[in-house]
Amino acid sequence: MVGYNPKEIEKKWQEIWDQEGCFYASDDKSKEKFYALIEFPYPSGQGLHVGHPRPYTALDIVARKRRMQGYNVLYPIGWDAFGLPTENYAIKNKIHPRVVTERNVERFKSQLKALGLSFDWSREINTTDPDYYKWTQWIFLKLFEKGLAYKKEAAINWCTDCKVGLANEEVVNGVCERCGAEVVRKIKNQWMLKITEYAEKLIQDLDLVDYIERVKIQQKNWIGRSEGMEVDFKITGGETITVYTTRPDTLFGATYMVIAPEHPLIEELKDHIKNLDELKAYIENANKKSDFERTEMAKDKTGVKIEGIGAINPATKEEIPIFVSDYVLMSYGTGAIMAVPGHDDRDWEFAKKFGLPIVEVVSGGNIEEGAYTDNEEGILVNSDFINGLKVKEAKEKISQWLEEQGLGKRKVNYKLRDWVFSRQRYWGEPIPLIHCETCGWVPVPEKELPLLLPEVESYEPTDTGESPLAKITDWVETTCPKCGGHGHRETDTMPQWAGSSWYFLRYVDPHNKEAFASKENLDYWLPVDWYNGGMEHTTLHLLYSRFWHKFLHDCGIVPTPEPYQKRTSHGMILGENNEKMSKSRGNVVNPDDIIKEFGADTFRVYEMFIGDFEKSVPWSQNGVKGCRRFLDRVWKLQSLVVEGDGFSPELETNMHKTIKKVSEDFETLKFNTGIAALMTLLNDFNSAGKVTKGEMRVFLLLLSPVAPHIAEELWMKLGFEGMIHQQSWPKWDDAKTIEKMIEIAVQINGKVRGKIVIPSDGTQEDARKLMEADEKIFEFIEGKKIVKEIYVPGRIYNIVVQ
Ligand code: ANZ
Ligand code: ZN
Repeated sequence: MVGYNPKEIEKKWQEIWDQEGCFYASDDKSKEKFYALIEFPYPSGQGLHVGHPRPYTALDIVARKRRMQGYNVLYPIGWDAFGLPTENYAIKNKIHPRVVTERNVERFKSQLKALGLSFDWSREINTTDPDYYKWTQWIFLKLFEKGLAYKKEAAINWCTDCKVGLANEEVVNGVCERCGAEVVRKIKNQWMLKITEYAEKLIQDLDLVDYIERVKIQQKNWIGRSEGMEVDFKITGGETITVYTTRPDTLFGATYMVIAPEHPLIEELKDHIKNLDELKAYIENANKKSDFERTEMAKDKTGVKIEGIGAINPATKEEIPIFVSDYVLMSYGTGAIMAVPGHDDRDWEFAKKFGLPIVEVVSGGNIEEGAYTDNEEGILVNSDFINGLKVKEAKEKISQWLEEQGLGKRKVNYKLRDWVFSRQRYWGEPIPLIHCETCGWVPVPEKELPLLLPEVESYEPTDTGESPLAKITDWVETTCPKCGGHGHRETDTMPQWAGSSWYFLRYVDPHNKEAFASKENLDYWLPVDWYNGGMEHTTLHLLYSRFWHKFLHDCGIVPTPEPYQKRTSHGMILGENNEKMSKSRGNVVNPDDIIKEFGADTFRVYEMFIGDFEKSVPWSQNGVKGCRRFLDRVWKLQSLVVEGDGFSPELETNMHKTIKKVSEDFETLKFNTGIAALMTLLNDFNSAGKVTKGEMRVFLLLLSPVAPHIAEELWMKLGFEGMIHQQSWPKWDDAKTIEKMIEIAVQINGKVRGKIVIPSDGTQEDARKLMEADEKIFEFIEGKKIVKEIYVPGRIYNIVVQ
């Protein structure tokens, strides 16, 4: 027998699959479809990371299995290729980002192909292709037409190094997620997308989909729905301040108010304010800080009391002071709060620092030590007509009272902010709008799309923060499509999240010139049946793409309210020492090296066997070797094959159980235990010293989604017909998964007292239950204590009682 040589056989099968288009999705819409999706990669200069193939292989297993089960499977791939790292590389090395992208894509492509993933390469897409971004621009214009894209002066997070505005999500712990440099606030005119208009639907429709629970929870938290009240406080001098509170029940404990530094009231009441200069200095300082610094980071509360005005607590009718402090954000609620230091941590710290009264209004805590916040079960005190009520009842009663008095109204708020959609960078989709003095913002006519990214001399953003496109005067200066007058183009480009917000729609009809996809194909393929991706994309990409999809659904363009029926997520692959893999730690494992040394099948088996798919796991080179040994033993099985289409009597139950186990585990993210079952079966073949052709056939079919190359090769070598991926997935017979029943003796304190009938693989627990159910045996232990149990499967059940 020739030895197992993955290098040779893997390349051979990859070429055959490629040439014959084995994994192309068919346009035959009579078949039941299955759309499997992984997050298309960003083709970075580093090439493929060992983390990439984990989700890709997992869904490849599912896709291959579903094809064998008769589904028309779409498992596409493409490139999410606009974005900062490519642009930064291009600037540094003076190479056009398009060239950089092409090079990176080539490398990624050959790496992915070497893994034997069953992608439909005929549908490959690239977000930087004009044929693709034409439709990204088209969707943007739809959003613009419906009033969901608007331009607004907004304080943005400004990375001092990349010189680019960042979305909140791109700022991590106050620094730029990409380069680690300091992020400051800067006021800029930005295109914004009104994702907030979809906040409620984005929460509610989570009920329609089958996402793993932690994804649903993260999405809900990010959207941050909260139910509360807007309450009016009279100001001495006539005005009112409206606050947003989720705890109207604590109104009697509101001992002061705080407004955000940006609150317009300061300007309105400036004639009454006595310490305006002091306030202005404070406000100026606050403006420099990011929201993150103001809220999360600031342990020490700062603020200034507004001298000259005060507010009236509508419940106690007492006058309370008003402060300006940066722990209150203008961008949430009304930008003003009633401070209840007895029951809110931030208010408590602030009150301590400024020597303000702290009143307990919910009993059960110790407000000397700190705010009593976890008080859902508490009882109201010091609160007049709501005293003695539980929090929930008190909330309801005071809400009604405030409504009757005309002092408040119920209000739902969301943490979710509109999406800052402008980037002042080169390597992105140009925003297809023209500004005209007379007509305002006018869309580039549809027939002129795509609006191509023009060539520039250099890709550096300008120091003023404009995109490099602003420097190309003859591109910027144009005519207004509406009135023919003078106009100039928007020079901002779209953020990297744009292209990935709808890519799954393009896959269903990637070469369509008339539309981003035909109605028939959208109707047939949507929704995506199973989408797997990283947890880090739960609040950004997943939410953004659900938003775009919902918008397109409302426009009648896509057939389903939700894009993805099912969402799962994988854990990360860490370095051998349990740290994140990174260049600086020098612990990066290169997939190319693993494939070269052990083969792609070993790599695939290893990544699926490495541990619980949903958890992060450290890489282990020994583990890789173990998986290679497994495949070596699979290869050697050839010499044990004997004639016989069926299963041998000793292995029949085992075969059926394994088919069932593997079939179920591959559907429920338990790839590791599915593979373990195959390893056990292999051991059983070896112990038996033989394997029938029928058994080998099934074994290879079950193995094929995980290790497709070796499975194809052995299939051919053993003379089975066709290619293995064209075969039907094996079926099991439930009746035959039940172990043979056997009789064993039950011995109590050394004497045989009876016999029980138990499955040959029954456990000690099974034996105990059967023993207890047998009255005659149970007699001997009734009222006594079992001090020891020894169960030898298939032989005897020994009990010692006292
Ligand atoms: C009084 C109160 C008493 C509050 C208490 C909390 C606890 P969520 O759940 O996040 O919506 N708040 C309102 N607007 C704010 C702003 N712009 N900046 C900072 N804080 C703001 O939280 C709502 C609560 O956060 C509101 O309820 C308000 O404080 C504060 F025992 O009002 B609460
Ligand atoms: Zn005009």
